[in-house]
Amino acid sequence: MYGMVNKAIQDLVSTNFGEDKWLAIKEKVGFEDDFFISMQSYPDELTYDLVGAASEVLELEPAAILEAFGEYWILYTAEEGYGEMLALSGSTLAEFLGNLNLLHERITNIMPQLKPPKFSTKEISENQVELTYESDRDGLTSMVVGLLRGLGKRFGKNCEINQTEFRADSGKDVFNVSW
Ligand code: 1MF
Repeated sequence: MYGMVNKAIQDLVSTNFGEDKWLAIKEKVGFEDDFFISMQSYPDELTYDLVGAASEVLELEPAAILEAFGEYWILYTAEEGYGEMLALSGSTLAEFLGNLNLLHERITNIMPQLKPPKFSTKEISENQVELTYESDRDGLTSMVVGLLRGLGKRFGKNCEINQTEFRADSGKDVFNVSW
């Protein structure tokens, strides 16, 4: 994944748990560079290792780390140069969710190594959407829950998120999102 993702993990940990925790995590995964380069593509394993090490150092389940990360990603990208892109992706939660593939296409145009997940939406009612998430990557479903929570906050909505289909059963994750 692009370095931007690993940088966001670093930022989340340092801000909320302190620099010493981050250094312990970095040491555990054996990452020896001084920093991540946002626009450089790193092996996915590094990101998974960071989540695993964070889970041990912070004594939190990997799912909790992923969820916190997803929520943080919305704030982080808004502050790291993608605020306008997020703003243009929708002025309501439903609209934003419907534009997720378009948003990723725009980034893929400049960063061809992006491997974006696929989302599709079905409007159930004015305040309820069914969201399908499919990815080449495994194990990141909790991150999507966090992303949805972060988006809910962004739009000032208290979201209820229920997963109704699971990748292990049907090959895709489906969420019912209401607010
Ligand atoms: O393949 C990738 O490197 C990659 C990186 C980030 C793929 C997707 C994403 C974003 N995505 C993370 C979860 C991925 C889970 C999966 O692969 O199954 C979050 C998608 C998302 C969902 C809901 C709401 C908002 C979302 O993201 C908005 C977004 C997406 C991508 C970026 C920013 C905001 C982004 C921006 C710059 C990047 C990489 C990603 O890299 C650059 C590009 C140019 C210059 C510097 C860095």
